[in-house]
Amino acid sequence: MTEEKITNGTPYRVLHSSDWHLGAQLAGRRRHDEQAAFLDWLAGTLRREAVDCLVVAGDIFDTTVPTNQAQRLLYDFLVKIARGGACRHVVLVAGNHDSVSFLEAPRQLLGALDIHVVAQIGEGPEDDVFVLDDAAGRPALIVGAVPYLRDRDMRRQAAGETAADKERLLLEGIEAHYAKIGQQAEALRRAELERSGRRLPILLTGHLFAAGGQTATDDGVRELYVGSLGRVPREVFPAAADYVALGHLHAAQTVAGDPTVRYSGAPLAVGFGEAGRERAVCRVDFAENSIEVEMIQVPVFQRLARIEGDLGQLQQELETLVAGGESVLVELRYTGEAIVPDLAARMAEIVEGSGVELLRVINTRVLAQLLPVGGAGLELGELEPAEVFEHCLEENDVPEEQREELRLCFAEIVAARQALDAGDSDATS
Ligand SMILES: [Mn+2]
Repeated sequence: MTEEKITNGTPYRVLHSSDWHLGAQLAGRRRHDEQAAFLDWLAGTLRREAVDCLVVAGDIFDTTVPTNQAQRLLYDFLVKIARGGACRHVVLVAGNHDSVSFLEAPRQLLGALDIHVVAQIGEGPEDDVFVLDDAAGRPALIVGAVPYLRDRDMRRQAAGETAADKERLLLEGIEAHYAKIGQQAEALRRAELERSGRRLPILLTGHLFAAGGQTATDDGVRELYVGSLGRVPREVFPAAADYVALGHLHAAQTVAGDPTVRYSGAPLAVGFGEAGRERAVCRVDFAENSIEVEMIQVPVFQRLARIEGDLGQLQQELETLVAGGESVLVELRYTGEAIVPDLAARMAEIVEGSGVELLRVINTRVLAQLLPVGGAGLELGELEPAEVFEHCLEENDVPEEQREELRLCFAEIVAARQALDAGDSDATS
């Protein structure tokens, strides 16, 4: 029984990643260099770690119509690892950002390179559950590939459904689909057990929002999901699964404390809200009767920073970044008392000629001024423009020393406006 010995001694190694969002921009800036650097690092890691199979749990591209450059990133990477023998298999499943038809189109071609693409539910569970082999060409891992599940893919909508009905039916649909995939995987496991006496591990994928999951404020997940797709409880994943590789949430985390049901998280920060958070991919070793998960940290290829504060704080922190000499993409949020109309220009001056790039400058004082006058029981129509403005100064706690100049400016604008009105609408007034 030498075969069994080899199986025992050499665990089958999977690398689980997700949410690459290739082609994604940050505040209008392209990030191909950073994305390419990640894929280079990943190719090296697959080789170094002697990975058997790479699993990407959805949101490979950021948009349904990826740019040529984004497409090239993916295909160059796949060729590199296929030719270089970095890993035997790749499993790519679609996320909600991916186009089903776009990912499906090269399915046959990629299949010839042992790259398995599952962008939508197959005709039957046998289409989505397959067995991957190891270096010796023997069956080693059963994969049940479940992409992002769209409501319309799973069931026919009925007239008169309430939002709560939809939510419940969708969850039932997701549960039923996982049950089918789990049964098919177990059937394959039984067959292999009978054939060779070896019990194969089962890996399932998913692209969804599991109950209790954490999101960052601007990772683009929250708005998309709450209300359109409910949170999926841990129990939805069949007990037969040894590991569930999830995507969709951008922070690496386990589901309900189970180390074998997890999100790898996105390898690159998608928004400033995720700046500074550690990034990882999951290395999963399937041995005969055990499973071991290790997080491999992804290096920072492009530093992001979100700086918040009054003028002095912003200046100081920016100067520190400039002095550091590193390339940093920055989001600034001005939260000071005084109104600084030329904030963006002042900040740009500080970073000029350095590796620090201001991608977004948010002047919260200007935003606050746009808020309504307030609930003091006053009707706007009963007030003179100067009174409304006075109210505005008050509501926004504008410092006394700034008020006089602002009043003068406002009076100037009102006068100009009145002159205009007098010129072209004498008859109506
Ligand atoms: Mn997603």
